[in-house]
Amino acid sequence: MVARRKFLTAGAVGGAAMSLPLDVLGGRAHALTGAATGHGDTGSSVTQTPPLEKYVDPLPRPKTAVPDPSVYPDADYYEFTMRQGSWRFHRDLGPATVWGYWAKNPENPDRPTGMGYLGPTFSVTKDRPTVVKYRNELPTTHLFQFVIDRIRSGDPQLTPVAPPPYKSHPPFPANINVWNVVHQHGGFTAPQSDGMPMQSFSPDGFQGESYSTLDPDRVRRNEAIYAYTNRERSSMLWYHDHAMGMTSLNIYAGLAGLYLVRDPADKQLGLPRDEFEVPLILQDRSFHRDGSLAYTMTEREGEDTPVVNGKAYPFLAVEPRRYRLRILNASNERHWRLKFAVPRDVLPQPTLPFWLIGTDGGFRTPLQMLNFLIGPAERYDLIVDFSEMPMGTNVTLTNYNAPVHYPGGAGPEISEIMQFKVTERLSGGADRTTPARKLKLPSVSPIKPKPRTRRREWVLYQQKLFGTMTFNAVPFMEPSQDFIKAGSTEIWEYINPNHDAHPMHVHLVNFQVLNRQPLDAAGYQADYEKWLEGGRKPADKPVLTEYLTGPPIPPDPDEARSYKDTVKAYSEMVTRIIIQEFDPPTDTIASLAGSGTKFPATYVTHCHILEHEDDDLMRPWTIVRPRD
Ligand SMILES: [Cu+2]
Repeated sequence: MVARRKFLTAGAVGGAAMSLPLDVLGGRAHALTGAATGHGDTGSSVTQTPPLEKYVDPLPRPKTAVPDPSVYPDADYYEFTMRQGSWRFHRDLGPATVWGYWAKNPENPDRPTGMGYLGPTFSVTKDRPTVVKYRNELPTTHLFQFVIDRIRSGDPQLTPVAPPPYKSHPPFPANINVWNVVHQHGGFTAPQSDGMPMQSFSPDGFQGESYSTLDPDRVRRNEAIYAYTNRERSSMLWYHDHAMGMTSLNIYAGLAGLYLVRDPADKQLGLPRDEFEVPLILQDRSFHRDGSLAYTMTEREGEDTPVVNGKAYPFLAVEPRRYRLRILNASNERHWRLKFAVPRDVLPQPTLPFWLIGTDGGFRTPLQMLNFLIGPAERYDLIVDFSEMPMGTNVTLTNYNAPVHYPGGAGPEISEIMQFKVTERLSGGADRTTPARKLKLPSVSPIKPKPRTRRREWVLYQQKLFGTMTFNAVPFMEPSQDFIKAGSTEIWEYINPNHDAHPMHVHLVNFQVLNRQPLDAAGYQADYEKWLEGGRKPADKPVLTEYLTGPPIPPDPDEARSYKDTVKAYSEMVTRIIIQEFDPPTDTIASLAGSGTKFPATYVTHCHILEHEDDDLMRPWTIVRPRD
């Protein structure tokens, strides 16, 4: 049986690392296991989704949550409850039991906003704070209890095994099957409202050791109140579960939603709005014959069916005009390479070109593109122009040339995702939005490193014997070892000697991609192992510059001059990002005592392949002031 975190080594066998010695691949036994999956043989016991007719379900649009401005001064207040419910992923599938968020509707308390799966969208005004009470009303048995049981039993294939000299700890307490915490991904948020793993709380009121809440007099033990600054640039953030040890399962069950930060000034930009601005939450899921969710990532990489905004293979009827598509990859593990395929003879080329106008951290100078690779948690903000498409044309959002784990993975292939059907008459007489090439969007100037800018290394280290991944061979549970001066600029070097890309996410900050540089991965990995076995003597630590095999490679066009919070750390490379200012929000939000950041302030960085984050590719880091 192949465990989920072993896929890294498994993928290497079929990929670029074919010629690497076996010890680099994690030992002979694992390499052989990998060879089996490398040929796509996932075994007959793995659930396969029954064949589904494509493009029969209209694309759902998550509803927007309604705020209550009367609870806290100068802030919008929301109450979000996590509940188990029911949702049909496809016309021909029965209802599935799912988890989702429901927002209290202050105008109609009997009818909360939600759809069962995923959660309603926050649409907030830049600089006006949000206060949210999160309530946990999920069952106390997990929707994927068989995985929880295997983790609890200490199955070394699923639970983190600490590299020596550290000790392993169970990721959650013995009596806890379900706990949750909500992270606002991409948010400029104080630690106590950030929703990090140790802040988890259970439906029956068990609280993790870092549990925190604002306004404690107004919460029960299964609730927490967080405050968000909304001081980000105009952008699409998202919120999702971040529970210790079970984030992958909780998000798979449905715990994710969108968080749109709106700048009133955007109205002048001439962008498609309202029904012509369409968010697309991309996920992959597998289904049993009865329509219920199957989680198969204990057995293979990724799932076999594309789901957009909660529907498998949906369609969207569009007018011949420009649309703004705001794409989030909310998959657990899957990378997608997306293009818009058009039928033969409609265009001189087989795909519809489009424009990239924004990334994770907001607008950028428009860039015309034909396709792009989107890793888990990344956002791509696009203008797609259907105006030249003849009535009746079907434009298919297509995934190609991107295995689940990039580039060497072996999960189920998905080629078609959803369809845009040009069937609606142009409304309003004309498309009055600004053509993408003429858009005047805020441009991003590159952050220039100085010769003395502090560099910090995060080595993506996969332990040989058990396959657990850690940063710097230190388990997540160990206290922070990285102390960063408040207000300082740093270059972070994600050193990836593995054979797959990993999406690296940093809480609190936006960053820019500085460059990447190829690495003698086998040599680095071997010497890093030697250094660990020798007791981690500082003088013997491998020096990165001695393993570089080529000149720095500039950022890809779709990440250059852009703000990011998640970056693809490609295989056998160092990926460098520059963070201009570690400067968390310190002032009080909405007059709530204790809502500002106190120093030292600890956040996390982690892999956004959720099975890797759970096992154990995540580390805390701490912002300090000189006098702390
Ligand atoms: Cu990863």
